[in-house]
Amino acid sequence: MESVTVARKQSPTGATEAPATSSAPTNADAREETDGFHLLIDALKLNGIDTIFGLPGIPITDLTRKAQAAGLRVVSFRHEQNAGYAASIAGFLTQKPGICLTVSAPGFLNGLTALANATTNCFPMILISGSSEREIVDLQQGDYEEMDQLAIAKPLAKAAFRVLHAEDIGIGVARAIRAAVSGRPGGVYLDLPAKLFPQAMDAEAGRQSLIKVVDPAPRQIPAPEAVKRALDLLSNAKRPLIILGKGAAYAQADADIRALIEKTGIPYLPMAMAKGLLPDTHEQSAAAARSYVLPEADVVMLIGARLNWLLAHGKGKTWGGKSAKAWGGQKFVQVDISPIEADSNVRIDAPVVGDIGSCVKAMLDRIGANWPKPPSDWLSAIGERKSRNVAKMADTLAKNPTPMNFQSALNVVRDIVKANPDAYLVNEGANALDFTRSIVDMYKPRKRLDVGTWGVMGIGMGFCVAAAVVGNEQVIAIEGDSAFGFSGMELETICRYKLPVCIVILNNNGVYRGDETNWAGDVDGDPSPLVFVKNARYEKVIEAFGGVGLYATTPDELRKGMEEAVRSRKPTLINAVIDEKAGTESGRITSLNPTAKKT
Ligand code: FYN
Ligand code: ADP
Repeated sequence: MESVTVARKQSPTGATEAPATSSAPTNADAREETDGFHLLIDALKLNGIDTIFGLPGIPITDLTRKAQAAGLRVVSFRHEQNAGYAASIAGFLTQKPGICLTVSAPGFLNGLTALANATTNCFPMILISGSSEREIVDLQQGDYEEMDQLAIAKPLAKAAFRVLHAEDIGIGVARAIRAAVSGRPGGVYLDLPAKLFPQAMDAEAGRQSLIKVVDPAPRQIPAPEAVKRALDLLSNAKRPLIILGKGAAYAQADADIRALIEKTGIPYLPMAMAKGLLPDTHEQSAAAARSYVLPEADVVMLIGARLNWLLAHGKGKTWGGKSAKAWGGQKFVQVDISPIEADSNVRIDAPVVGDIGSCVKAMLDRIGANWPKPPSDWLSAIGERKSRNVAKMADTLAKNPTPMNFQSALNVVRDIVKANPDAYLVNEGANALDFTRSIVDMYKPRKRLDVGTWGVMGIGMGFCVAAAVVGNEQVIAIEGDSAFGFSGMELETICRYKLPVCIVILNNNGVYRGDETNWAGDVDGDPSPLVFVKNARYEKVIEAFGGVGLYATTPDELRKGMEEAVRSRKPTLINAVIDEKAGTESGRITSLNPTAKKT
């Protein structure tokens, strides 16, 4: 452990004086001391945390400086929400908790959206916020940025802790790490009052107080009878299906998951962030036959995917049910680390509780050469449906309309991603999200990073920064023009850190589309709430920070721009102008949007 220490002289009364800045005692009667700043940094480093995403200010300004001086990478953002999203996706990519550091009350609240999103998505993250004086906050005496942050964070976090004494920092950090990554991962809040940072203590006692967490995410081995029950169900299925979710991607059990799919021969459907876990071009992928396989399957094994709204709650017409909430008749196997996930929406006939790596391995161990491959009529029916959809897609992509539309622009992105399979693809928007998900194939695990369980807008630039920083690869972001607006100011961050990020804005002048008028019929009045400034020149914004801004109105221009961005690795924003009439309300989830009559 590298311990950064400060020297403090003891006064005759025994009280300590202000810390000197050297790392060694300055004279004979000085003893080696450390303080809250250094203990926190040491505790993080001791646990292999090498990056902090955050935004400096009272009371954590010096913490950011000292962390950087101590060798941590400190990535400083323009808004805490984006730093929080960056931390959360860094957690997803690395299985280590992503750290977001903020100031008190408003900064904390800005980070809280990302913390709640991390908890919802099962991403491991720790939001560390400075806070005001407990004595004043609890008596509501009006402190600077007064807020009972711990109480506010609790319902939105998997766990929340406050540390009041320097000697407890090691425990606070250890508890936060364990809570974030063990079991079902999630967001953890760590509250550090301003007074904690300069608190001094003996350096050796400080060193002793730190904890290197042993086995932070212990394996959870499934019960053999649960594995047997699941395989019995699956092997007797006539029309089996496997659904891979982002929990499967998170687990980093890529080779075994692929082996399970290939050994069983069962068709699989990747959820959005599980795309690329096996290459989307894999012959067993049923992605292009989604609306066929869900209602037709008789046994479905979910691996790291919840039966939430994204899977129509496992029932209703999507699943062949006779009415909106009727069960479709499927039997379900659910592989999940959470013992309480099963039966959340429909009956789970064979829950397999454990970590995905261990569960998949246990299944593989029992699958021998005599495993019955799925009936060929099931596979050929899927194959036919797939070929039809793929041919339909190929026809659409071959068109070259003027102006560009989502498909002709994304045809270019599809080629660029194919040529650069290691690149991360960040994706948000409504139509920009939905079209990209089905058009752009992914080839490697954990490369597609998107709006996740909440369908949240605003993850874009934060995810780009994190993917470039912790993934150390080219990042391509496909952004709706509305979605981009939520985090656009982080272009400055991307340029400041010279990150290899190429942002493509599919610009149709508005939310969903850009041709709406004011429903009051007032042509001189305010624009519709759904439209933006027409022909906005988003590419000029990145130029203000020294990045490359490009304007593309044709697929050729877009292709040249993206190729150059990937070649140069320079921060680049391409304003890809598409037809303002392109796009439907809420993309493919129109049904979730209650509508009103226009008059
Ligand atoms: C998919 N498809 C393909 C391919 N991949 N066709 C050809 N080739 C390929 N490679 C087909 C697939 O079979 C579907 O057609 C269709 O494309 C769409 O596939 P997708 O995207 O997988 O399926 P769908 O129905 O959109 O999935 C439902 C969903 C999804 C809820 C999981 O819409 C989703 O993840 N939505 C997130 C929305 C969101 O969060 N929005 C942000 C807020 S927007 P058919 O089989 O013919 O149906 C606020 O307004
Ligand atoms: P998707 O949106 O892709 O369907 P979800 O976020 O709904 O995925 O589901 C992810 C699931 O994966 C959660 O239920 C979570 O408990 C589970 N999970 C996350 N990590 C692991 C792991 N290492 N082992 C087992 N299950 C996991």
